[in-house]
Amino acid sequence: MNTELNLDLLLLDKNLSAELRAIAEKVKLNERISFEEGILLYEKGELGYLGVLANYIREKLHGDKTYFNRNFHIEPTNLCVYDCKFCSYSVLIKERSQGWEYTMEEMMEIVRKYDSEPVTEVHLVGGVLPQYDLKFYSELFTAIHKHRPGLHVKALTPVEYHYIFKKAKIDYATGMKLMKEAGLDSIPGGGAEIFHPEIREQIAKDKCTGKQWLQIHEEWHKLGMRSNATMLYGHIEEFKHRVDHLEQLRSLQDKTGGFQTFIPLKFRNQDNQMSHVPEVSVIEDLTNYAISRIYLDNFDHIKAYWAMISRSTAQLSLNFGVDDIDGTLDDTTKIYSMAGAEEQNPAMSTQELVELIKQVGRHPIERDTLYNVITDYKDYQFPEDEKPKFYKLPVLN
Ligand code: V47
Ligand code: SF4
Repeated sequence: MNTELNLDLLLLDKNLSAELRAIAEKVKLNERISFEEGILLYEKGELGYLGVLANYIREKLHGDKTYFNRNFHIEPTNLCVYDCKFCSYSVLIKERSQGWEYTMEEMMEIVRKYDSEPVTEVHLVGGVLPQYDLKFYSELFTAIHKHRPGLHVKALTPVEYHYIFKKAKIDYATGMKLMKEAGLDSIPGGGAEIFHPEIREQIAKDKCTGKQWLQIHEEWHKLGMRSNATMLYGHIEEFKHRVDHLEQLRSLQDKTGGFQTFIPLKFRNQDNQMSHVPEVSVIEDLTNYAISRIYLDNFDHIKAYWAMISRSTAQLSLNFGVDDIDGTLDDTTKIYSMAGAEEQNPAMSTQELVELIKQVGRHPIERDTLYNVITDYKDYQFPEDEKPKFYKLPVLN
């Protein structure tokens, strides 16, 4: 696909409005778009137009390369002291009997299950509970590192960090330094939701504010470490709240350069307190990926989380700015299946992920968490007997 030609053809289109043409010209000249232009893209940018711009940027950065990793999730608990309205996963502590709470040993048991598997990352995140404090998580990270030094620990979000540092009466800078010393390698993007207080107070009251979320990432970046960012979209927020969210991420990235990947997360409405809010369409998902790619000119990667949006939308998203589709997962996350995502048991073998990417003409690359190339699958032939291997979480009482 000649993306440069597509952009030039778009610029020749006499029917394109002056304001949309000005944005397209900025993209061609690698210039940053403004907040107002971000809003304009949401209000007036048609999907075809957005796709040309976002794909131009995507291919300039990565060509056809499409990244994934081999990972598994540990969700320590589905109990939570908070009560986010969009969350289908958590159970309040007063309903403790309906939840699970893994002990340190149970979590280590999950880690050991992968001893002979070539996974490179454990993604560890769940509800917030008092017993999972600074000491508990420090010991857990240290134990994982001791057991398997090469496994990247991508764990917890500012929601947990804010809670445990407050309880331990330490500031964010001290807390993040302790986490690094304990073996934390990076922070996933969760807990960001929508930063703007107008929306955050309605959907995620009481947990860390947008400002605190950004401060914790900033302290982590100051230690020379990397993290991801997300945005929960498609519920009660307006376009101005989405652009504000993107703007705040872009500003922090200008300051620290510590973000690797932005992951838009589509709101799913099953079994939560916002079930009356309809889900947005696939068109809006693709629009949102594309605008994220255009706006976040200082982010290297845009990720579509296939477990959340389905395999086919993940494939489509690769033409709308996305260059990463996350990992194998191995059926170890429940956050989205409980919220109504198409994938009820999310697991894909490496072979399936590679085929999914190749089917839409892209070039699959297995990466580690920091985007070092593990295997280039462009011309790779899988042995006949390489079958998917899935593991189930241990059944707990
Ligand atoms: O913060 C919860 C979201 C997030 C729902 O960094 C929901 O690589 C939609 O951040 N509908 C956690 N979304 C997951 C997360 C993540 C996922 C994959 C990769 C990475 C990464 C990070 O899930 C939460 C919240 O925003 N979430 N409930 C729901 N009903
Ligand atoms: Fe708790 Fe996270 Fe669910 Fe909010 S989204 S209720 S913080 S598990």
